[in-house]
Amino acid sequence: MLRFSTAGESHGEALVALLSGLPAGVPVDSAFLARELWRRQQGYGRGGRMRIETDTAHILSGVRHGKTIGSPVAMTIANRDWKNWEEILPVEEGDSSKHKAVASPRPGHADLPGSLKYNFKDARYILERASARESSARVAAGALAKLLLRCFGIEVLSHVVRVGAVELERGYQWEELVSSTARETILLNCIDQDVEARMKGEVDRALRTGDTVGGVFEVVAHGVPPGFGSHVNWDERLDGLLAQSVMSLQAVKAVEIGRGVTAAESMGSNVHDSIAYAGETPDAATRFTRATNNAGGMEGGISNGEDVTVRGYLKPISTLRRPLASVSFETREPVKAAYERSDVCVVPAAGVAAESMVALTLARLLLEKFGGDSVPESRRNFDGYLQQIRSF
Ligand code: EPS
Repeated sequence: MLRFSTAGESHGEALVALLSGLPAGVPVDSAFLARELWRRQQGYGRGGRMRIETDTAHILSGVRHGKTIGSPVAMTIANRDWKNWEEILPVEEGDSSKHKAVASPRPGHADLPGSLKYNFKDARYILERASARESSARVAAGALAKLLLRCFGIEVLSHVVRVGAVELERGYQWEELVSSTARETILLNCIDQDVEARMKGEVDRALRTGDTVGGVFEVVAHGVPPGFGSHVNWDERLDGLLAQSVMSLQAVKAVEIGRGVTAAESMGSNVHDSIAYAGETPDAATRFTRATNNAGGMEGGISNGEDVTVRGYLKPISTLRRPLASVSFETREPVKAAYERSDVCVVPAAGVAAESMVALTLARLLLEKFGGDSVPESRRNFDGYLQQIRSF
């Protein structure tokens, strides 16, 4: 069983990712891990913290001679900023006069409900863990899940389809997503550079006014065969599992599978993806084809062989340079919400983190369906199943 968890706080010594259940024999490409972590740090509108950090996964266990060995993989990502916080947030008792309390909670952040729940008159300990910095550890684990999926011809990528009021309105092919993701400079990770320039205008507007801006990313998993997830139980449905995994990311407030949002306002004849038969095509995972993919690659909670598409709707970051109204924990008087520093837009970065969540979910389902303690064993089971599907 694939299990994954993270530990670590934004200004602590390091983030930690623990992934267990990977079969032996997954090639671990450290350049790929570095690129994935780098991608999460990019994007127009990121804050000062990204100039301090160069996220690098340090693998402690589970990988030897460049391949997984079946034992749990533990990784750390050092926080370079720790040296500036060591005395402010020590593990030991330390000097309390150095502490930087956050006593005016930010609307939209975990500050107020977290402080009430954990009984702190200071949101510091809450925001340290609630911060999206944690998503760096998810990306490290997700990179390993992606490397496993690659052994089965499955790839997961993302792009940005909306920033503020600017939306990508045209369709695209998988190949266009592959080439735009390979760019050496990531602005807003939109496949269309004209639309991207207009998206940049939205970020500039937020920058000028001390505000923040949200948007929508789309994750696409390509090469997923029919049969991941199941209709038989509520907690086995692929759509439900993906929604939970993407919704669990910081600042995501809604998740859409395929064109689920517009489907709700359309007639059935305009929504459902009509079925055709392609005949003898030995390369395809299934000979049943679709003219459209409004269902986002799944029906009845089961993948149908089309690209799996999941969108995440991101609220604007809740730390504003022009802070909103709040209340002091100490005096109960009205004050402005706390501000240290912040990103203005994180939609591309959230998309990369969501790729990881989708990859981890698909990797888990793949291993549940095909089993195997080594990649060749899993691959034999997978190939036998593909054979069955092709000769259906
Ligand atoms: C983040 C690091 C954080 C923020 C951001 C995400 O760095 P710092 O808090 O030191 O400025 O840039 O955190 C949030 C979005 C948040 O809500 O806390 C990162 O590595 O992605």
